[in-house]
Amino acid sequence: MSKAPPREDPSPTGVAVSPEVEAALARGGAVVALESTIICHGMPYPKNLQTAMEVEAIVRENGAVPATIAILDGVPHVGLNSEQLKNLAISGSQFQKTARRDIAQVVASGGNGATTVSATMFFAHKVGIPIFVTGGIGGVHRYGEKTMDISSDLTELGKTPVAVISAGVKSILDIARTLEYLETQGVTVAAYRTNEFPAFFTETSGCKVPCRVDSPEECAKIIYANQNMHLGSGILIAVPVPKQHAASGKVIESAIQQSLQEADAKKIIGNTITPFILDRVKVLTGGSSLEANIALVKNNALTGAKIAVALSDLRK
Ligand code: PSU
Ligand code: MN
Repeated sequence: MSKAPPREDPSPTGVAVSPEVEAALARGGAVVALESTIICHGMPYPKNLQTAMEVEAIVRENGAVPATIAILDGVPHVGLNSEQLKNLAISGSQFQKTARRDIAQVVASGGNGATTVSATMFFAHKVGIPIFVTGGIGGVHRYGEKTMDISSDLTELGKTPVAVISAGVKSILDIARTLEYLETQGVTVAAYRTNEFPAFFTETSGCKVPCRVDSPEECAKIIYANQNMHLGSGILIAVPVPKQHAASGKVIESAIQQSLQEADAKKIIGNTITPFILDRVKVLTGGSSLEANIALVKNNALTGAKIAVALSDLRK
């Protein structure tokens, strides 16, 4: 029986790591993982490509190597070249939204997958990248106590030692229950230069977090301690949207309420609910939510790169 040759030459882990990322990891340099669902399902073309390229540039300018993660023709890739990144952005929702549960199916069918936070964390950890920057993570949905719609991002944070830098979670979710669930999963939740968990578009959520961090070095020390003790669980570092880019809480909240009602009326459930609501909120806020989204992702990239450099220095 002859075996089909692999499409690329993935490493023994079954993951194709770009030469630049491979070299950085080998020398213990700073690397920042980036997800692809935000590119394919979170933003329209060409803003998605422009943002993805700017985010990679910010990571580089701050001394780290960016590693965007996606599944291309059935092969998980860590670190994309500019052609691959462009193809991803143009293809958009033709790339399957791929959370942990979808990985095996996308690989087995030789498909193209845009990795969510859970799948991106999985691959980042597999190749030894401890830091991952995104916009917002998934969480416990509103009425999650009835629907049990809880993002696999939260269970992934419970079992994968990667630090995720995000602007908190959107108030399309139940933020208080999301924090409860993260506590149950043993996830360290730290808020950056604030005592409150941010709500993505806005700096505040009304929910306090037990851990406050004020510098990249402080974040790096926590990640280092987590690694040295082999806790095995992840860390969520919540960086509030910069003040000048924060959207009006009232406008966002009314757009969210309307979107949730529309989703309910259209009986949208499962993994299409998050992209549906994100898109409706964007339309209902006349695009201002998209601008805030782009600004906060860039800010997270800046902070994440600094943390990655500080961690790499600690390990030397
Ligand atoms: N929240 C956002 N923007 C996003 C996502 C979440 O503000 O793009 C994406 C991320 O990829 C996240 C995923 O991992 O949605 C969560 O999807 P779900 O709620 O179906 O678990
Ligand atoms: Mn879900």
